[in-house]
Order: sequence, then C-alpha cells, then structure tokens
Amino acid sequence: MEKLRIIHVDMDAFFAAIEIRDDPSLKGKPIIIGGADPRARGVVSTASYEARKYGVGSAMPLVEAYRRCPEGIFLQGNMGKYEKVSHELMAILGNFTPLVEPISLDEAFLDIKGCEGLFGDAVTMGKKMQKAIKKELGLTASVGIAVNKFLAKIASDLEKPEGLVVVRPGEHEEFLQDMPVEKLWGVGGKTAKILREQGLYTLGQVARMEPSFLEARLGSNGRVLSELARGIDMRAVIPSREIKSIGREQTFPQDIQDRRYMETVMYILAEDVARRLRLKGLKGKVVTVKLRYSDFKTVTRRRTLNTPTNIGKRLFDQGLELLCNIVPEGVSFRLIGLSVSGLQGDEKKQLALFAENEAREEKIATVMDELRNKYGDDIITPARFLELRED
Ligand code: TTP
Ligand code: MG
Repeated sequence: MEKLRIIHVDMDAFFAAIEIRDDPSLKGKPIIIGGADPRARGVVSTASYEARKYGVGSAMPLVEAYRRCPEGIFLQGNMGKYEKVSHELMAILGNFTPLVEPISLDEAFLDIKGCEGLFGDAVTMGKKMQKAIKKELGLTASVGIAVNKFLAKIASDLEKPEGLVVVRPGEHEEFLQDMPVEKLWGVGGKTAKILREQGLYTLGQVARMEPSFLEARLGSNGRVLSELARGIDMRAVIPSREIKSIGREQTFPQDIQDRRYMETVMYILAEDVARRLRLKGLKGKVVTVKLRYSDFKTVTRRRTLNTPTNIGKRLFDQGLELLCNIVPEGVSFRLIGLSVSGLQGDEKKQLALFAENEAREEKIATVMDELRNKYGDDIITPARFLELRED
C-alpha cells in the first residue's frame, strides 16, 4: 500500500493575515485587500475570514465587495512584503525536507520521503510545520496529508483555518465520493458543465464512469480526470527549479554609437527575454542592463520593478532608461545585454493584484507568442524591428 508522504501546506487568508499580524488593531475585523478605495476599479486579492462571512472573496470587483460589506476595512496591500513572507515560509518548509515545491506565494507541496526518521511520520511533521510557521511567522497554515498531491491539496482546504486533514491510504474513495467535480484539477466552469450534462456532479460519479466515456467527451484530459476522481495521481513533487535569471546579449561586429540603433536592439532583447519568461511560466522583478564600451570596460545597472512582469514593453522601457543613464552621448559600445532576475512562478491567482492594463498586455503578448510559434517570427513585426533589418 502507498505511504502517507505528501504534505500540502496553504496559508490561511494569506495577505490579510499578514496585515492583521502587523497591525493588531485589525484583528477580528473584516479586512479586504485589493485597494484602499473600494469605489475605485480593482479586484479583491483576498479577504479575512470575517469579511468572507459577508460573501466577499478573491477576484471579486472591489465595488461589489463594498456593496456586500460596507463596514469592511479596505487596504491596498503590499506585494513586496507578501513576497518576503513567502520566502520566509518556503525557508521554514525547507528545514523539514529539500523536496519542497512552491505552488504560489502561500502554498507548497512537500514530499517527506527519506526524512521520516528525522521528524517522525507525516502527521507529526505536518503538525511541526504548523507550529514552526506560527512561532516564526506569527501566521496560521492549513495542512493536508495524503498519498499523493491531488488528495493532499483537497485535504488542506477542508478545515481552514489552521486545519490538519489526513487522507489515509485506502480512504480516498469515501473521501472523494461526494465532492463536486470542480475539485478536480483544472476543471473550471466549462468542463464542469460538460460533466454535469452527462449527469456527473460528484467525484464518486466520475470515478464510476468508464474512462473511455470521459475520454470521448473531454479528450486525453478525460482520462486524467477519471484517474484523479479515483484518487490516482502519480505526479512527483518537483523542488523549485533554480533558474536565477533569464537574459540575452548582443555583441556588435563593430563599435556602435547610434542611439536609435541602441534603442532598436534593446527592443528586440526585451521582447525576446519577455517571450522566454512567458514560455517558462515565469515573471521577474529585477531588470539588469549590461553594456560593454569599445574599450571593453563593462558596466551593469539594475532596477527593481514594483510588480514582476513578463511583458516586453515594460522590460524595454526600464532597460532603455537604465541604458541611457550609462551611455553618455557620443560614446561607442560593443555589447548590450538585458536580463531579468528575481523570478517567480506566473501564478494566475496573482493576476488580481496587477493593473488591468498589464493583464490585457499579457493576453496580447500570449496571443502573439502563439502566432509566432505557429507561423514563425516574421508574422508580427513591429516597425522598429523592420528598421533594424534594413540596416
Ligand atoms: P489563496 O491561498 O487562494 O487564499 P488565501 O490564502 O487568502 O485564503 P485561504 O485561507 O482560503 O487559503 O491565495 C493566497 C494569496 O494569493 C491570497 O492571500 C491573495 C492572493 N490571491 C490573489 O491575489 N488573487 C486571487 O484571485 C487569489 C485566489 C489569491
Ligand atoms: Mg491560502
């Protein structure tokens, strides 16, 4: 029989809990993070459990949250602070096992394989993690423990806040039986509707269906969903990849002085780096520009953005500004480089924090990537790019 060895940790009302920790006068009050002015445009990133009683939740427009909970305390939030706490959280978890896979700022999977001897069994370890998080961060976490990721993730959500739910080997059938189909990984409104049209409302019903029936309606995803509903999930816990930065450099065959040329090169570098970030599902916060003068002296300059990005336009604006600061008029150079570090996973859920504009630009950029992948790089060619090619 499989062993209980996967732990899923998810912080309770993460952003709101941090604000309450840092300002105890907020304790027990309905706190809504997403914007200080609830009449302004914007969405809720999260709400304290007190605010959730009013029906306020993540991704809801602020205006709607205000309508439901006018006495709520609306706060802008501070992404930099939440990221710092997230790093501290992951470091605490890393003390238990090197096999930590961060899923978002407040969530991670752990595989305790090989570490049982040190801290006891999975349940003992889960409790110790909750204790360490509370003691060191002053925050509460919920924990799910099971034989695989899927079951552990569902378990951690069941008794929030400060819950600890164990799905023992062999118990998954009963555990999943009455859960709604939305609990399946990747099942949103559309797939849920297809399942319901087939009379499938619960995971128990999906589990009893022939996998081939689901496959006929949902493609290869149908087979995966069938397995999950039967409590089968073979995905391994993959410790966070250690990509530290993504960048690109351009060396020139001869010395360059022309500012417009420099701008064009920066544009191409920015678009390329942004595209690779998106391809890897990453965003970065620190933009670094490198410049080698014709005498081979090399300088670098960096700047940290307010919010992480994978949009070429933002990298370009920032890169160009840095570049202009280090190239005095009339000086010639041989190499320009642009790189982005301070990388983090591009979690959809963090979207809510970003300006609507960025979300739009991101969509456009993704569509452009798809076109380029399909038809080649030439399909979308900004005017700037054309100029360079003619050179
Ligand atoms: P969640 O873990 O989904 O939510 P939570 O920690 O606030 O509450 P729960 O106790 O139910 O786990 O997300 C973690 C943080 O990510 C959350 O505090 C704020 C941010 N977030 C957004 O910015 N937008 C979103 O739509 C969601 C779902 C989360
Ligand atoms: Mg959470």
